[in-house]
Amino acid sequence: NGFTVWRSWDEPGGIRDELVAVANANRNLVKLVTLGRTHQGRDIIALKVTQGARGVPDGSRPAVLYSSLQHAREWISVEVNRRTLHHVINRWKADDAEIKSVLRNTELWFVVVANPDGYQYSFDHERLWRKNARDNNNDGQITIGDGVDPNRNFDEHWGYDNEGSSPNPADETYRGPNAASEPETIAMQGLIDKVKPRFQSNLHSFGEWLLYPQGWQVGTADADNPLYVALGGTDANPAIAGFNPGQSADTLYVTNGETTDYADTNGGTVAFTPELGEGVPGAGFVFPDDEALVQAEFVKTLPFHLGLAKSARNPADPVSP
Ligand code: 0X9
Ligand code: ZN
Repeated sequence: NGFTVWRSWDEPGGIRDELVAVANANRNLVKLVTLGRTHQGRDIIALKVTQGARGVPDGSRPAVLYSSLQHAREWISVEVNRRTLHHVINRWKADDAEIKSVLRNTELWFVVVANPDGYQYSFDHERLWRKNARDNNNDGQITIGDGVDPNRNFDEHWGYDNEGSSPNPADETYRGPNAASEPETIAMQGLIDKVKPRFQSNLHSFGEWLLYPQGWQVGTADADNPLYVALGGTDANPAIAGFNPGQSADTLYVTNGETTDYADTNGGTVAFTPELGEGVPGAGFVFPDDEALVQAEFVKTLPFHLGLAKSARNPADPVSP
């Protein structure tokens, strides 16, 4: 496809094929669950990683949810998440005692591409696409002005106060015609409702923040949940080097209908939104197609992500990186 690192969803050997292959190659450890189907007919795929994955009911062990690519253009989130998935599987195969213990007791859920239509569109048509592929004006094609923002459509303070999302379909933060109107939202909400993750890392880019609920209102109480600081760290000592932890509405801006607010409130989930870096200053959403920079971004986030996995069993005793 002309890239060194980036692979689309649809292309042969692309991310969809990879997720299927990972599940097929690791039958005792990985179970593929199809959470739903997008407007354009793509599967929304989750991988559950736990010992004996296919023999134990989903949600029967403490769960951690690693999600990425809600926003089509944030390609770095896919690479960080899929590398985390491979890391866990590879450590298991290498007989790493710590990972084996985690995976006997905990289920790790990976939704590597939460918005496959938008992701594919960003390869085929518009690199800076953000939203999904809802055909807002029903003209049979996806063009500028179409799409719903997947991180404004959740059934949690959806559209609250009309601040932090837009009712206008043409806008980049269009929240959709109603709460949970989108297949991508229904898929993620359904997973959260089913497995009630102890923790979530909902990967976005960019800005090097480590955000947590609530997003819909400044100064909300969840910032006081000690687990957000225990696992996310502080400005002086952040869980991801160089990232600033903070309550999302205070630190960045107000949103509503947001994923981690939904998980926090409805799943009892300690849910973070890491905003990954740019790779090089000024790159913005267009993280460089550079293996060393991509790998570095993954390595930087790994201790935080492993901390979530190790802590899920006993959140009262969090393992910070
Ligand atoms: O706006 C978003 O959905 C996220 N930022 S992005 O640039 N990746 O689009 C941030 C969501 C975090 N929540 C709040 N800031 N309330
Ligand atoms: Zn984003």
